[in-house]
Amino acid sequence: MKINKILVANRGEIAIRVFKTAKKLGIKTVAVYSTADRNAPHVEEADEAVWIGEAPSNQSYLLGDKIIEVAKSLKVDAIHPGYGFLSENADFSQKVSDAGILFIGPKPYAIRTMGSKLAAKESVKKYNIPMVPGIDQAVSDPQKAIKIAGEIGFPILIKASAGGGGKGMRIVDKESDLESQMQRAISEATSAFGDGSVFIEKYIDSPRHIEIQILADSHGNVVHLFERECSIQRRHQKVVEEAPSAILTEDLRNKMGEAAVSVAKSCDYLGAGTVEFLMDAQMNFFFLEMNTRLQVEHPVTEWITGLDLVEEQIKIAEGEALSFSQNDLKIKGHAIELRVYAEDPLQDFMPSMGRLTTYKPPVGENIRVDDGFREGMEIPIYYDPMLSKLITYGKTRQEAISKMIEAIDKYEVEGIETTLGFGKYVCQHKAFQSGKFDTHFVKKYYTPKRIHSFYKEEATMAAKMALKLYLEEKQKVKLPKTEKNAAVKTLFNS
Ligand code: MV4
Repeated sequence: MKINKILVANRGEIAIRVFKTAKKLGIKTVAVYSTADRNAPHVEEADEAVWIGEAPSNQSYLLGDKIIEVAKSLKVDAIHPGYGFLSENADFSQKVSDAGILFIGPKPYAIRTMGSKLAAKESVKKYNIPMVPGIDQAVSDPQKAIKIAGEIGFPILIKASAGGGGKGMRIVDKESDLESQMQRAISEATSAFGDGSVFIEKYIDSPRHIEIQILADSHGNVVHLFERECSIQRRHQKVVEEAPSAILTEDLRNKMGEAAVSVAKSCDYLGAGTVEFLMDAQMNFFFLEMNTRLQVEHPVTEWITGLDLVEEQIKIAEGEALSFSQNDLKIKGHAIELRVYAEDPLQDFMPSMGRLTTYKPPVGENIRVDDGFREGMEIPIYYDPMLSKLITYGKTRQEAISKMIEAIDKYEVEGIETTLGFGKYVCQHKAFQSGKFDTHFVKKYYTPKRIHSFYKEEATMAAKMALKLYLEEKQKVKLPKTEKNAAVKTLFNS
């Protein structure tokens, strides 16, 4: 079925990202927006826009029934949920289908299965997929937990079945802590997710986070689009992502790709999805969970494969078969994404609110910026503080890193604090450049003392550059070249 009109049940950069491909494909677009977003760029970018409620997301972007009503009244053919909000809500996916509208994403069964860590483990059991040593059933009996922990060995990790993104996890180092930690984990999971099921895994101490992008059509074809490495995180918030990973061998890439395809097949997956793995220091990989949505970091995969993932999602939803097979896919070059947050790295990453008095994203070859803000706008306090995604490309990893540093330097933001300088610190760090890092990178290398000295150096450099430019301008007319150079030299070295 051909889609003529798409509604995006989301806001900000991802709404704009989806509209861009829709326009390319000649599809009409509908935005929904809250009171806080009435002047937001995603509203301007759409052919039609409908107000759905007040600023808090539970009064606007999470109102599935209301959004479906809007879609019906405007004769929308398909709803794209973006990421966050309703994107991994199986009931919403079901209701959209029930209303005779295409949900651009997997069927409710796949969302539900992968939304429960225990159901996901159960689902992939019939395939030969490496899993972290542990149990695949909920435990509540402390004696049973102690027995299991004894078998797998401490340290262990208690995880909530309904959790994800690190919520409700507890590391236990010794038997005497197990009972109390388990009780806490159960009560936390009950209040946070309404499901107190917890299970136990061996704790992998310094893993890397490597995920595989997959695409599955409605004709039984499933391919993987290689990996993204997302090990640079801060409190389960990704900071820098890249594709390919600096450390994967061709053999491991194939094995992980095949495992990811099996995970997708196990739940009858449809559309674009991501299978997360942990990799330990010995390069063993373990299936962690599957994200049943388009992810924030999808652009790095687009750049190295040459595909438009939103276009693939739309074609799959229309019932088309994938136009390529696994063997047609090749990695070309290297891409890095920096998430630019409206947060202050000098104040423990507190959200930085205010108005974007200056906002000039960098432009140029091998630079892509996906954003949802314009100069002069206020940053709304109600939603995710991500300002933009800065993505760079190069033939090699080193070229992509250099391009990222150049793009960060060109990015002009005033009025609020951002994580741009933090991103530069990461890109210039020896551990990042050499590829020898894991999920503890930020904790290990971003101490308050180092942040301050890095920012001080940056500020001094910027001041010197400004002075140099100013003097060059000023001296241009007045002095002959040799004297000008001498003057600049003297001041610069003083
Ligand atoms: C783990 C782990 C170590 N051992 N599981 C964090 C988010 C959630 N998706 C799973 N997570 C982890 N699971 C075992 N058995 C360490 C983490 C983890 C982590 C994983 C990926 C990226 C960053 C992380 C930061 C802290 C902990």
